[in-house]
Amino acid sequence: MARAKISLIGGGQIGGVLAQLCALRELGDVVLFDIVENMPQGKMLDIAEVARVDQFDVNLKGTNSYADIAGSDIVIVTAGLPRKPGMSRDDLLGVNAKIMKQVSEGIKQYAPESFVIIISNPLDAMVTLCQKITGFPPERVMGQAGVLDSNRFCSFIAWELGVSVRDVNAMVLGGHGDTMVPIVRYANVNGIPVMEQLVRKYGEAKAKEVMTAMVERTKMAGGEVVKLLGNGSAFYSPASSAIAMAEAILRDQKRVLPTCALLKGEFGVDNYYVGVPCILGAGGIEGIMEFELDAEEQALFDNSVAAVKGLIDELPSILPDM
Ligand code: TXD
Repeated sequence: MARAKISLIGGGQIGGVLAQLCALRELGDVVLFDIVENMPQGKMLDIAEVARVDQFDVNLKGTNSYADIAGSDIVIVTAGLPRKPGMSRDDLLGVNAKIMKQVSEGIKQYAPESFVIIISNPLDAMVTLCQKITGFPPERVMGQAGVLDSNRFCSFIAWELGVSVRDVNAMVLGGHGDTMVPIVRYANVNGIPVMEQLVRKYGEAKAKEVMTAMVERTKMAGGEVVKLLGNGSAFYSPASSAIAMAEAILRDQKRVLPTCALLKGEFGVDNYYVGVPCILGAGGIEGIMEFELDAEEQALFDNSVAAVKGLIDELPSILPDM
């Protein structure tokens, strides 16, 4: 049986880790595309030359030609500039929208049957643009942000409680910006509410403070890494997060992962891409798992959607010919 084909558009920091993870997990044959000459070829050769040590049997190809992505089952896009210290994700809109236009046209022409996972920032706007330009059905065009944001929140909870992060479940919804919404009410350790544990540990008032600090750290976690790195943004964690999504689709796992998806009335939002829990399987986004938000959560979610709308409204002035 033919192996799956995964194409990675953008061969920078995240693209390189994505390629290595695809190989290590034998998800399929991998094509790494970048506009920089020789660099993707060099990265793929580097990874391929250790296949015997890592024990994988997949073909790896670096390229500067979109024709090589033909027949892709999944395309993961990281093309675009990353943040520098002091920048917000939204500051990338102007330059990355133009890149996303080119990339989407390449995908539309050469990989018309593919599922597309966007990673480039500002995430929600980039996914919107890609879906518009490709015209692919929305269940085939999605964005990775929520898996990472949620895992950051889970990590902070695990560190605070001194438990394995594998037993922590917590979700972050909304847009992938400073207004993202960590859902505190349902954060749990194997079903045990995190808030209750914090109250037992610290008492009511301090527990709230500790949770607020974790929520704020989650919202600013990308910036924390940007500041420490000094040059570029997080790359191991977004790569692993997107691979979880790709794997759910390729292996038809029906995983429920926070995904940037086009909403059609769910959570009170019509026709915008934002992060919500989705069922990912062989059909891409096979369902959106809607649930009741309380008044405070809904207000925060609406505020986050408003921030995404603000960016979408700017797109026509950046790409007037669309
Ligand atoms: O969770 C998330 N969604 C994210 C997103 C978490 C962290 C960073 N996130 C964003 O991913 C970040 O803000 C950037 O917009 C992207 C890619 O981040 P990365 O760290 O991989 O950036 P690099 O190392 O600069 O790589 C980008 C590559 C680089 O090799 C460029 O040559 C290439 O993109 N590039 C292009 N490729 C194809 N086509 C075009 N037009 C193009 N322009 C630049």
